[in-house]
Amino acid sequence: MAAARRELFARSRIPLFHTFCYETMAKNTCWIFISLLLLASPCRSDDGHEMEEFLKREHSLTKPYQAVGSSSSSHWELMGDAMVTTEQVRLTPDMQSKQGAVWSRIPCHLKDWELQVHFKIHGQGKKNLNGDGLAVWYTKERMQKGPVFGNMDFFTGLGVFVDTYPNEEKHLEAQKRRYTPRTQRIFPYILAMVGNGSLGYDHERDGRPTELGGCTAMVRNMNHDTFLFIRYVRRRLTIMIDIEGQHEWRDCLDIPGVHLPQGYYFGASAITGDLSDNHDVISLKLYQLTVLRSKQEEEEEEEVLIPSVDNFELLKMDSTESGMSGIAIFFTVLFSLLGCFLLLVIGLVLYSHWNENSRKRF
Ligand SMILES: *[C@@H]1O[C@H](CO)[C@@H](O)[C@H](O)[C@H]1NC(C)=O
Ligand SMILES: [Ca+2]
Repeated sequence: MAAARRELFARSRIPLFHTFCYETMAKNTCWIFISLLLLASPCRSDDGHEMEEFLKREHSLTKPYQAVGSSSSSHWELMGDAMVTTEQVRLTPDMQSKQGAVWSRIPCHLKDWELQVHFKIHGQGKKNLNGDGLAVWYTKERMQKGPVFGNMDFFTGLGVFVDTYPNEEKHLEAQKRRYTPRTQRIFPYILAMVGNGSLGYDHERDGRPTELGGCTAMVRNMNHDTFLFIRYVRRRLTIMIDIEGQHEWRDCLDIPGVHLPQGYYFGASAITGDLSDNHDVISLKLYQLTVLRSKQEEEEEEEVLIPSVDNFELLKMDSTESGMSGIAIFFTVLFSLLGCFLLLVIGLVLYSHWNENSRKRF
């Protein structure tokens, strides 16, 4: 399994860039990042081949959920309406106005990790008559009830939201306004947000102002298993999904320069309102990824105290404005020129090679 997964990851790099750029709609910024990454790639060797992974049982929630919710010796704690059965941890039942969560009791001090979330969202409601979704957390705070998928607002750390109800769309419809196809998001929609304790989640706009990126994911009422992978390696956040029952990962989001402190807690939460769904977590498996770092890299990595994302303003600007900013134009032109120059060099090399060969033949 591990080898196959690694291969998949390596193989999916280019489409990953493509879908990322396509789906985030943050094309300009995105291509700038990619150009930078491609330029920097020889010294990064970030291809996953030198990576090993180990399941960390103390940070994982798996069947048969021994003592979860009944004993304080369990590594996991339930909150609100969450309930454990033999088959799943049900964060909310398919009933109105419920909220529940499950939180790890043990802070996680790993530097590089991957969380594999096996979940299920299902209910009686017809499409768009269900809600509100579930969230997966890596935060400083734990066990705090609130409006963000059942967790507190102004959280500190990472939140990945599987949002099944488009609040903003309903809001816009009421105002007889619409987003252009370029900026519209199709729900259910998965997105990531990094909070620093003073950033709020805008529920009415489905978190758009603080969104780092995301993707559409038809995850509701599926007969097969649905998975979410959250990978954090070398300050790079990658989210992939496996929701079609084909055992294939699909890229959802991939962002470098994400700074998350160590020692935070993993958790999952969900909420229902006027509309509802069963929000089930079947397992949370945390893998430690061991990444080879050079001494220099080790030294350069200073400890993170407050979560942040490099170029967050740029990401945000691009998702709210349709025109290119001056910086974007500058970089687009710069990298286009660099690309042309590279092609020219390759062309010259190939040409001289061909020339030499044809001379040898005569
Ligand atoms: C949190 O992030 C926002 C937006 O980037 C920033 O304005 C604010 O100063 C940050 N707060 C802290 C405590 O770092
Ligand atoms: Ca929503």
